[in-house]
Amino acid sequence: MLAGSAALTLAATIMMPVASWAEGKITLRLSTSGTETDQRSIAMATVFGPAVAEFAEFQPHYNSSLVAQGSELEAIASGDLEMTVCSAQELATFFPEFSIFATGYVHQSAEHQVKVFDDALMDPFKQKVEDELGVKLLAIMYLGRRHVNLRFPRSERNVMTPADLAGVNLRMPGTDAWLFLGKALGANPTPIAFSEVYTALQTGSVDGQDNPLPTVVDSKFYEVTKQISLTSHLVDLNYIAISKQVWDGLTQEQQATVQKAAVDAAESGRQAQLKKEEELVAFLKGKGLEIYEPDLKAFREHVQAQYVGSEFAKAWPEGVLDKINALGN
Ligand code: KDO
Repeated sequence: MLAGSAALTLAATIMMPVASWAEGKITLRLSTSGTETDQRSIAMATVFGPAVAEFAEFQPHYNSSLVAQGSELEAIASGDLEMTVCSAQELATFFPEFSIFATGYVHQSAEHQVKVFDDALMDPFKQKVEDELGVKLLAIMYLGRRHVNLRFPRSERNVMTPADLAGVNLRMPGTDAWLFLGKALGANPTPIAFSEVYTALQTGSVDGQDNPLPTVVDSKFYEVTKQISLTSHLVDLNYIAISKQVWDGLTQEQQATVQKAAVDAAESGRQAQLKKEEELVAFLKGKGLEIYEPDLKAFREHVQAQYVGSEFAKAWPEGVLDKINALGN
């Protein structure tokens, strides 16, 4: 069943015209909350765009400048947008079962994410998004391992276990699945849009945020924080998503080109992001941040225990978690 607002947007979809073709080319506007210098954005601009250029003009819009973070899927469903890079947490607002891919310590690595996305276990998930939201998930992008990044020096907060995050106002993106993750970590989750995070850290309206190291560097959060506890609580992903209506308007050959372009862009972004994750510890230490590994067992066990019996876990189809685990190590 579709949530109320999604059902409304679906009704709107039926009345929307197919996306515009100008001078024989279709315009593919992509709205993302990412910056232009984010590895996913670079991959889309340098790999995806050129690969579809013969029949499509790829128009990326960064920093949520076209559509607000979290509203992109509705914009596609209502025919107002052609593409986005969306999170499992955003999909979980429509289809609660997607929270399984947004749960702490489920995905183990970038490679594991790809195996899960390509496995038959994903088929009913992808189908539902197509049928009920009019959105096609083309490929999986790697955002990286999310860690806890705080304004305090380690002498003030030494984050070794979830108990050490008690009372910490940790910025999280603003959906239920994200906030649940923040709480499961032991913190006090505070919803703020990505574009507001730097200022929130600078002014102290939050005590910290969680994101992978490349994002901490790309968005200069290191300028306004003092430490990173390498919790690796979420091996984070995004899906490259396209309007099903637009997809259906393409020839089979064009569809194959778009599909391959998305997979190639995702792979290029994944390799770039993995490389950056390796290199950036040294860079961040050079900027004066304290970077250390907490008690990972304590974090993993605590986070996993929060999901057991939760509303989220109740929405997970029987056996899917076992299948995901079986695809890992
Ligand atoms: C964020 O808001 O913290 C987050 O990392 C969530 C991701 O799903 C993704 O949207 C990302 O922001 C943005 O693209 C910025 O990198």
